[in-house]
Amino acid sequence: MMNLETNIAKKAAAYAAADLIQDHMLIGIGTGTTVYHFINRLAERCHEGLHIKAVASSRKTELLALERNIPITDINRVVALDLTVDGADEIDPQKRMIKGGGGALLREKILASMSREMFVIIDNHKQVEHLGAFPLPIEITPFASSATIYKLTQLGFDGKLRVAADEEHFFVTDNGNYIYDITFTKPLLHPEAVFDAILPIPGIVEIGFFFNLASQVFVGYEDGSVQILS
Ligand code: A5P
Repeated sequence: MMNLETNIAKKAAAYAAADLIQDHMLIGIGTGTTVYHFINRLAERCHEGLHIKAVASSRKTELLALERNIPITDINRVVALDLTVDGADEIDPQKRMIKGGGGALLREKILASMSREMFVIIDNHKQVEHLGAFPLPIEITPFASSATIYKLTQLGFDGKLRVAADEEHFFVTDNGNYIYDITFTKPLLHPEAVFDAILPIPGIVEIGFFFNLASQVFVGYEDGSVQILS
């Protein structure tokens, strides 16, 4: 359960980013509790006359945006975006991130990679010296998931298949895949080496490391202030 202060920090970061959205932008919208505030503020701005179009990184985000009358465009009608705004689970001083706590990592990474810029909106607790305390989400195909997980464990990466909210089924992403959350016993001094080791396994669809994607980071604090890191 998120505490009130953390929610204030998330909202402050999200609003600061939403206030920088300009007319006629085509925007990618991420997923999560921080993005929830971004969608609310963006909807207010659209209501006040801002003209934008958006694409969503998850069914959840799409439904929320449509509910708030934000114009959503079909992702298959666009090839590039002006900006993506999204949260993160961890971010280090090099702006390397772990994402996918909400299970939307594949679509989030696709949107970020299509964008000229990525604004990351976080509360200050997401800033870390080294990645790795937050489990690393890996999206894997349900087909041969046991074999994929076996290969990961053979490489020394232990974790568990994410379970759905009903606690009876495995969590299934919007793409029909599973999420395997890898837990690390030590901080990751070289996350790129972990990425390179995992990537060749065929059943892996996407890895929750986001490197070289974040451009500006909006860090919200519990007093409602925001620091922007460029
Ligand atoms: C969704 O899959 C994630 O990548 C989120 O962006 C991330 O988990 C941050 O979520 P919160 O804003 O809810 O903390």
